[in-house]
Amino acid sequence: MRVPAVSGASGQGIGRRGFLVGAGLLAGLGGTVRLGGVPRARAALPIGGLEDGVTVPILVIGAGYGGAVAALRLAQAGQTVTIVEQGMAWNTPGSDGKIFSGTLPPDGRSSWLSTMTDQPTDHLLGVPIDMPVERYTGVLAAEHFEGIRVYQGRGVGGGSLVNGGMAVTPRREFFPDILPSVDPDEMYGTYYPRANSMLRVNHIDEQWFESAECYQYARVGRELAARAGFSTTFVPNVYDFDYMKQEQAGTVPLSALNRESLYGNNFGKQSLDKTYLAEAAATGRVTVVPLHTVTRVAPAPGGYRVWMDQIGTDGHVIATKTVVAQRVFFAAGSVGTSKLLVTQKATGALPGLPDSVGSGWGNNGNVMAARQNQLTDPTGVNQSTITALGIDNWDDTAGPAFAEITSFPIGIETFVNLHLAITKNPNRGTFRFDQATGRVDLDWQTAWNQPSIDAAKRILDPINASAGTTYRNDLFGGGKIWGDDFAYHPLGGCVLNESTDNYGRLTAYPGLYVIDSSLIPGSTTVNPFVTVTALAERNIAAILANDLGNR
Ligand code: FAE
Repeated sequence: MRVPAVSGASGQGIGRRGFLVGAGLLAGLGGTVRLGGVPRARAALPIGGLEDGVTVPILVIGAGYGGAVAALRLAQAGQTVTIVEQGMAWNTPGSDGKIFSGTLPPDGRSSWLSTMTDQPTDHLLGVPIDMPVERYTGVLAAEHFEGIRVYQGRGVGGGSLVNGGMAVTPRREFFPDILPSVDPDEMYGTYYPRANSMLRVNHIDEQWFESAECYQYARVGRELAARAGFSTTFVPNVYDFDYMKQEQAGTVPLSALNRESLYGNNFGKQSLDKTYLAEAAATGRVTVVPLHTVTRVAPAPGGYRVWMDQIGTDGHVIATKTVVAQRVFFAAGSVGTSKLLVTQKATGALPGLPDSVGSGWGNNGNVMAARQNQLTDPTGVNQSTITALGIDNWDDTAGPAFAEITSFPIGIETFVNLHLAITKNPNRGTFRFDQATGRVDLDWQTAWNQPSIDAAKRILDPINASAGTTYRNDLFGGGKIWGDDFAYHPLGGCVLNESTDNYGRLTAYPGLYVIDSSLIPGSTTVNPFVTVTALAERNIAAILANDLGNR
């Protein structure tokens, strides 16, 4: 196995005390870490290079959920697959012996080509708390558009490297609204169970939960929700809850109980590199090529010519390459695939793509807010970053919402309950190529999140009223109560059965497929990656049977 060089990352000291906020809130002190260090394999991933000018049978763009499913199933069917991934392999520890950045302090590994962290909860007591870091191909990208910044994972494993691991299958009665052209029977009979099993979704030991110190915040949140008449539900996860029990018992290195989540979990999380991609590696037919960014795809004799930039860990282009592939799977995520496709259409590389490409984008109704509890309701000093409970108010037709009770782990008692709400927001954005700048813009406006705020208020206002609690207005800057200008769950931009056929084929271009979250039109009613995975499983099964003769 060849481990890519992780060079030039000697740490830049961070010269002030500060705080770092994640999906919950994470505390940080300045520090230095040397990136790179002694190569040591984390998982036996088939990391390789790619020579300029070669021809490959199948090229997959992006190593997240869609890409991992496609690569595994194609390889199991006997195909040779090359995955090109913009981010790093994340299999080489830094000088601190860890793969991922600590949160005390964050370093360059935390952030994608930025000299500052860019956190969702970016203030505390009204003071900005983002931290300077070394510019590096770090694991979390915060991509800024006019009215929203969109968080994404970068690296071999995509979003699975940075996400909260919440693995939720939507309620079946809501499925026809989520993916209207897909048969629910096959999804709930075959593909959701397959995705859950492959992703190693597991459930918390509910008896242990009732006494675990790290979930006091969740029990308090549940109690206050119940007083207002709301019920909660346990949330399955891909984080290994047995490992977490051992963390709480003090017998293994800490991860979820050491504020790790947003910048990667060094232990405990069963991310794609340990599940789908590890199985894909075992076939011997998959090569993953990190630090390569695809820029252009156009028809060529024998298939499609794909242009890509090989980048260094500071983001500079080391080499530009072209490869010819017989088939290409777009799996660069909702934002990545949408940007690529609108660019190909506008620049004439793939002019026959439908006009609908780029449209139908939504934020899964994401909005955040925090409540300040009474002194009688402490939320605990040591909190697990893995969310265990959600308040399910989706049956409220006037404003359906699912409000996670998330952690706020700054290492001191804060009496804070933080919530990420997933709501039904009807607004949809469109990606457009700007000929003047050569960039792709997204026309989403921050004000479009008002329906999400309204739905979240239908849960949090009654809790505040019955518990005598208040909203925090010091966490999102400008005295704002609502974290309404960022999203963790980008969905759509190349909607199934609109921009593609009902299985993700770009029909004007035989051999081009889309197989990621860009296919889902803006909402999944719950956290999305189980649906992204199940849909990819469904689509690749049909493609294998009908296009590649694997019946
Ligand atoms: P994704 O996993 O993002 O993979 C796309 C890959 O393509 C990435 O590795 C990119 O680096 C790569 N790429 C992009 N552009 C290019 C290019 N031009 N050339 C080469 N490679 C490229 O896409 N979902 C849940 O269900 N539960 C959660 O708890 C949860 N928490 C989240 C927390 C955070 C902080 C974030 C950012 C997301 C969270 N999500 C969660 C969303 C979830 O991770 C997301 O829906 C999936 O990752 C989407 O899967 P895709 O395969 O579409």
